[in-house]
Amino acid sequence: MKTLSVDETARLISRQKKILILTHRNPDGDTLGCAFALMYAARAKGIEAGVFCCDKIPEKYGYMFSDGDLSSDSDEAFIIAVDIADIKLIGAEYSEKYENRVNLCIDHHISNTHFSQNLLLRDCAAASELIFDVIKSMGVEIDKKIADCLYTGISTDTGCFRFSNVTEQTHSAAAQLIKAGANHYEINKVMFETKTIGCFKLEAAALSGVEMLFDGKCAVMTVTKEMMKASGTSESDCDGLASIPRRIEGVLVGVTLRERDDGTFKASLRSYPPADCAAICSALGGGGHARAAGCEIRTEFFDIDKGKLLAAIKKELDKI
Ligand SMILES: [Mn+2]
Repeated sequence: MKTLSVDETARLISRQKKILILTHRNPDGDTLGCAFALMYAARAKGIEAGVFCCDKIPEKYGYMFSDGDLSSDSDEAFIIAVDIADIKLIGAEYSEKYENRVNLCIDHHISNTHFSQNLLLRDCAAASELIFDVIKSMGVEIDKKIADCLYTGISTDTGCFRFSNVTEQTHSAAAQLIKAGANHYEINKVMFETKTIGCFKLEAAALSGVEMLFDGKCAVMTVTKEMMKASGTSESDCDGLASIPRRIEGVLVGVTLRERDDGTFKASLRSYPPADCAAICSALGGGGHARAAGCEIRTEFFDIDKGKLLAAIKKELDKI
């Protein structure tokens, strides 16, 4: 594994003839923004480029791409993973296929497992901030399409510029992207303001069962498949749910347990300082950032795994 600078990364990409860009499963605005922005930038340099995602891309991100941009053709392609901390996050059936095959990873998770041959890693708010620097270093002009993609990544990974990961650079990148034509008003409206009636019903059901633990410092919200069915929602409608439990006054660690189709629950943790989510999740084989991290809970061992997670949270809270 070789660690690269932004300029080295830009040169490495510019030398390729064909690239395939991998996003993480259950794709969010950042992984998609990175992938499609890089795809357009590569094409501007005459490189054949496509994006692979193991899951269906939620409709709200539809403005970033067209169906022809999606590809699984990895023959002789230089493979780039974006916003992916661990090869497992490419998706169950695909992590084996791409294990030891990823030529370059561009990521902002300090928990990155160094699974790629080359790595560009920086602890910034969104991987899209890094891709912005890489594209500039490639000498490609940031057009409206690229600007929309990168602005989406930055805005969504920062909760619309509210999270503690936001820096002067984050705002500076966003400002340059708006100057390049990013439709910031529409993007933020779609990502943060408008929700389907089903989403509101799902939130209501999940919130009615919220558990307050450890003197009110931890809130656990569980979202089951049954709740999703009753509200007519799917996994992709759940994007904003993880930020809810932490918003309850006094809570330092907010947990959302969301049931998936594959026999697991995704545990999403959000914290306020000094509680460290990445430290908690690493005890269960997960990872992420100090303020936002995740791990997996097996449905068949739900009580045991949830118990382990709560013990790790208690241990972290006891340190404070
Ligand atoms: Mn990200």
